Amino acid sequence: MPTPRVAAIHDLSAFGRCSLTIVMPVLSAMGVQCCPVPTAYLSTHTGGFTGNTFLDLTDQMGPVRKHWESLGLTFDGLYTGYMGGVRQAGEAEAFLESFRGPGCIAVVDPVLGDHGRPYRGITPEICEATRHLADQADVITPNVTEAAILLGEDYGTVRLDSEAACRRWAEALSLGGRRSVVLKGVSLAPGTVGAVCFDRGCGETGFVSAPLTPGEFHGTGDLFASVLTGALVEGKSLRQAAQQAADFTALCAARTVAQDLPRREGIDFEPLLRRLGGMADT
Ligand code: PXL
Repeated sequence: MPTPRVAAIHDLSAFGRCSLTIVMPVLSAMGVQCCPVPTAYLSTHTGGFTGNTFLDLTDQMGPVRKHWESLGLTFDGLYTGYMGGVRQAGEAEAFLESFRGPGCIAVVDPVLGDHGRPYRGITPEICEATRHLADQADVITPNVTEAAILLGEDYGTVRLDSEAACRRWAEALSLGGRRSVVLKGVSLAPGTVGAVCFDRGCGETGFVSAPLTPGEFHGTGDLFASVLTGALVEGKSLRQAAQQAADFTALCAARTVAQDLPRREGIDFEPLLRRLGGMADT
């Protein structure tokens, strides 16, 4: 099989484990070529640190896209994440318009918030621009907070503790079956956490789960969506890809607790990366 190629449009936060510092190693470990489009360079992510630097790279996005177009590059996947501004979301949409084609899957992770709150710096305008970007996706991967924002629901009243409620939300998020949905961070049984998957290909909703490690770990959403994207471009079904993502994220969460890392340092995944790849095919 030729090496799958993914364009990854995310920020590069140097310390704290999120976005490209997760996306790139995960895709590489899965045998997928990752072509990063850094949207901004930050000294740290914005969760649990103050005073982070922020170098906006939005102005690079158009020229990078045009250069890639001139080279005739093609991709098996386009994968977008955290948007640090409204213009970035528009530039990310332009990548989708330029490079999506038969056999290319567009995964939009609408990174907006967690635990009922938007991330620091995420404005209502960024939420709106991210919703617009997500409208163009083949697959979206919100957590429950992000799903509430996309659907305009009040997070405080959300009860996703039954299969029927999860099914309703996943189907509402699919925009009438137009896009597939992996709703992350849903728990249907004590001691487990997983995702609800609506697959637009077959119109079915399924559930995946893995053991829950209590605690909050920065970057788990990015880790989950990166493994999911890698598995999808390798040709796995939505359900198989979500199960692999849930299993690997659970493994890394358990390791993070065992290492007793401060939450803001993120999910401790690097020593486990080799579990993502088999022996390479030649
Ligand atoms: O993990 C999501 C994320 C990505 N990028 C930046 C962030 C966050 C969450 O806080 O701050 C810069």
